[in-house]
Amino acid sequence: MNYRKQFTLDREDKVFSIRKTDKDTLKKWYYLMTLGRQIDNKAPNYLKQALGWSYHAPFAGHDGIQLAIGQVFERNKDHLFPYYRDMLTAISAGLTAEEIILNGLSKATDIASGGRHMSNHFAKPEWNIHNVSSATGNHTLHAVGVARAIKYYGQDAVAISSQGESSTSEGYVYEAINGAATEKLPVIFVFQDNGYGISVPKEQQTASSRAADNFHGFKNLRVIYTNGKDPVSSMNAMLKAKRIVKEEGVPVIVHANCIRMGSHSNSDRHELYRDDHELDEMAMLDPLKKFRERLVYAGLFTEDELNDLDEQARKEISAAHKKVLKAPDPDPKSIFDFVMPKPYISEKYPDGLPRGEGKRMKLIEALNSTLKAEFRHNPDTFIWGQDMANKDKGGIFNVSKGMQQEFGPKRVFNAPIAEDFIMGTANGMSRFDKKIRIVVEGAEFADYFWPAMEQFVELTHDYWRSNGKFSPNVTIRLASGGYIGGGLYHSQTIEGALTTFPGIRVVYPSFADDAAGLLRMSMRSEGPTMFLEPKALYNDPSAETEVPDDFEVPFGKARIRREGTDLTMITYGNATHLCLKAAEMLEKEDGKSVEVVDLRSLIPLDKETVLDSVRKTNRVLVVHEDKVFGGFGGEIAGMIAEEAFEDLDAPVKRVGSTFTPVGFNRILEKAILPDAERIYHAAKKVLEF
Ligand SMILES: Cc1ncc(C[n+]2csc(CCOP(=O)(O)OP(=O)(O)O)c2C)c(N)n1
Repeated sequence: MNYRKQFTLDREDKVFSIRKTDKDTLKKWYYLMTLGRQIDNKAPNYLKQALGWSYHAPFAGHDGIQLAIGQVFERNKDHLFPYYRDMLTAISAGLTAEEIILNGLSKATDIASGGRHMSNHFAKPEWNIHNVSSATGNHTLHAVGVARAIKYYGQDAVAISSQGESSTSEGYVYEAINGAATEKLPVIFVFQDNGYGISVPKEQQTASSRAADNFHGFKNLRVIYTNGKDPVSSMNAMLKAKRIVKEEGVPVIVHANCIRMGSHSNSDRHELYRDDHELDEMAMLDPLKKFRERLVYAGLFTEDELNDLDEQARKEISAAHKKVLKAPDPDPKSIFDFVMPKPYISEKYPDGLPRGEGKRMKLIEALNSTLKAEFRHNPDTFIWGQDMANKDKGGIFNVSKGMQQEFGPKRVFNAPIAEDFIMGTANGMSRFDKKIRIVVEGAEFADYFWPAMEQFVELTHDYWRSNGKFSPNVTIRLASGGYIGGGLYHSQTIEGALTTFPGIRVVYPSFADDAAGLLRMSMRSEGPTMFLEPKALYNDPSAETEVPDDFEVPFGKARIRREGTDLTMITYGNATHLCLKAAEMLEKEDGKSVEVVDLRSLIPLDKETVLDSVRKTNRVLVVHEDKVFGGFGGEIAGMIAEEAFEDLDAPVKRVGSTFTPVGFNRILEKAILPDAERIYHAAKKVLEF
């Protein structure tokens, strides 16, 4: 008998009971449950023998609901987001003992991540069993995002997200459920309630004894309660949930009452906070033992038949164990694989310099027209954010003006004021199909991006963590920077923080043509790109240029905006224009020839152009709008010191803003942000050294 065969329903309205369920089905369930439990019991031995599985969160006590989740999941059609305790879910969904142990021992052939992600994080991307974060419950947002795609593309499928009850205290879970209910998305959220979040009892998480009760006020949301210890009631609950999602088109929470038989994980000792009485009770309630007793008591199986199934499972594990021990470990040389997917290749503009004429545009027009052109080019492109589209309003700065009118509300739409939701659902939706490209306004102003940082971090390591199986194809636009008298939350530029994360490109244009070319490149490439827009330049005539219709700027190509021989200014964004002004002053007043290198792209960085210029002028000033302390300029100065020290005639100097917040009053703003004057004086010091 093939115990991993995909479960199919013979009748849509089927209700299981122990006596009415056919013997083969019960046999399959028992087999999967005993197999899972035997691996769960064996996992700690691997750690004792120093073979691996150094993170193991036992599932014992969650047997019923995990069996049911795996059974109702349809491979390659539904999308499943299992959490770190979901070993039986993964087995029931079809993973073999070998696949489970390969993950436990973090082998190179582990299908979830090739040993890159923690053990006990099971996945099989080719079946849509997603590789999920350790940031507990944050995949609820991914499930909602992929459900948005399921609905948009009219697929007969559901997204299933699974987590413990304590992690529902996280704000992003509320954001996810609010969004799923608002958009009426096909998601089942399973809460596996074992009463604890590590050592914290659930009454210290929330006032309701059942976490799902907290969500009763949401419209368009159904809640089902079930006994998560019992496979029969769990199967009925999961099937009912799937039926509701499909027939009523609303999301469903399945709250499964479970027990945690063991400690939270191998690094926890539950006897420190649970008494003997409680532990005895857990043993008595053991779901596998109870299920076995019921099968025998009902006269459906003999003890011998069940012992045979236990033995078959033992054999599967033993064979798997032997194979896994021989499986290769990851190669340390592979660490640089899959940090970023390869970008789209520009055939016409390999150097990112415009050729031929184009319409003269402001930076904002270049962004708007490129977005529209790319939406026409790729019908699987979507954009959302706060104030994205409502009648004539198209973005808080009007960057997306006219887009909803042309592309409709299903491709261009508003998001709730929930930055993490905006980011997380972008990640989730792009999981549906590689052809999808998503643009989001990550926040209305760059400084409001911080609530989304946890999903930003997630996005940066998805490709690496999944061993190249999944890359979020998302462009995140952020209106950045000051010089508008905006004060706190409206003036910051945050690339100094964003560029510390491997796995994302960060670009920062300063002229209309580069804005268009970099945006096109971001939207055509695989992988995530942070697209920082100097909002002070949106309508500034000094950033206006001609923009060829098909212009593209490859990542990692700086642009020399002004040639010179005495000093190099390395800059980007708003500061490019300040440097150009300062360079002019230096020429007029001091007869100095200054080269201005506009990086355009911070990650990847065009080291070659920077170092060539340093070798030519031998003097360097690094200029950006962000704070000098902790700013991106420190990386550039460090790189030059390391790679071109002997070419320098003066120490590398940096100009940027002060190590303060940005003040509102224009007098304060001027004292904080760099200007041409400050750059001019700093340049003179470097020149005079
Ligand atoms: C965002 C985040 N904060 C903290 C942790 C550490 N942590 C790991 S598991 C856990 C408890 C989660 O409890 P629950 O959601 O009830 O699931 P259970 O482990 O009980 O199945 C915590 C706090 C984490 N993984 N992620």
